[in-house]
Amino acid sequence: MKLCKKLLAILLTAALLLTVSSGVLAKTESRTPEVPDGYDGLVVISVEALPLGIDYLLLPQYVPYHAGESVAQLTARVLDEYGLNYEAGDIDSFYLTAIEWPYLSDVSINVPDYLMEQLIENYCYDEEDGWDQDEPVDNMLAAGCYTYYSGWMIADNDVLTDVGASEVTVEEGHVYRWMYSIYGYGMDIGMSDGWGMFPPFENPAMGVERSEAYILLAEILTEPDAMDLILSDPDVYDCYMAFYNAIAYLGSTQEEIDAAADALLEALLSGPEVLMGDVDLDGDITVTDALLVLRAAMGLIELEGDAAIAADWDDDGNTSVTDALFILREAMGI
Ligand SMILES: [Ca+2]
Ligand SMILES: [Ca+2]
Repeated sequence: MKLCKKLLAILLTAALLLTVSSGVLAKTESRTPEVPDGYDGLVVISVEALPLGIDYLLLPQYVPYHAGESVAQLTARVLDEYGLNYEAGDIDSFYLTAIEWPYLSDVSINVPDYLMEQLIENYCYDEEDGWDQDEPVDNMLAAGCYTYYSGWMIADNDVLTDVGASEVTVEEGHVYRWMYSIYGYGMDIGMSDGWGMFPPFENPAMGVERSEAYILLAEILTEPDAMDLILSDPDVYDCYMAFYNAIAYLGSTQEEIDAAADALLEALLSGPEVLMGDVDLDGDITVTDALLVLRAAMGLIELEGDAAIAADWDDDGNTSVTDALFILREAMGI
């Protein structure tokens, strides 16, 4: 059930993507999508609440930017394009205090156990009375919700910016993450030591970087062929979900995230398995396939790609009459 909901969110985000797609992940070396007309480059942006266990409002995705644009301007534009309300003051002194998270009131909060222990020990959560502070109103995820310390923070390539978003100029290829922190001014998201104001604890999130994995996800989301492959091949789908769960879980280690990303990339690049003999790639081996091979062997047609692989039944590197005969016998069940 949970998987279905996640998949739906992924598909919705994919459908809403603003950037154009280009090429095929599996067939191109440079996988960065093209910059749409009127823009100067692409960056990756995400809006996330991993400490609450509710994953992403905006999945890591490519968005185009204008040269000289500030992260504040970029953020305002993207949130506007998605029709999401937010509170941040004016654009020149942009300080993001709240973002509308549709259906937030219907989603169950699921703080990782190790973090919840800290929240309880430090009076942010009480097992009987619940959260120390109010829960969001009207689905506005705002500073001061749940705990006294909560709020939105932004990281540029996995480092919290030390100035406001209006003072950070967008840079090509960077990954900008808007993250909702609920404890230790970014301690929970592994990007701060809590300014020495919070007791240290064993924190698996400390120092974990997600930017590379986010770029991979952003690339996949701009590739219809990659999404098709994920949805059509159970093995690739499993790799995709394992990868998604690794990046979405706050307590994942760097090794877990990297391994999941590598496995997914490998699954995507190896593509679907070719069914030997199925030259027209319709999933069955029939007389039609054998005839195609015969015609190719006679030089009447040329087979390419998966069709050429499927045609070479005896795996000798050539498409021959022998292959056609083997495939014909297979098709006829003899
Ligand atoms: Ca066939
Ligand atoms: Ca052959």
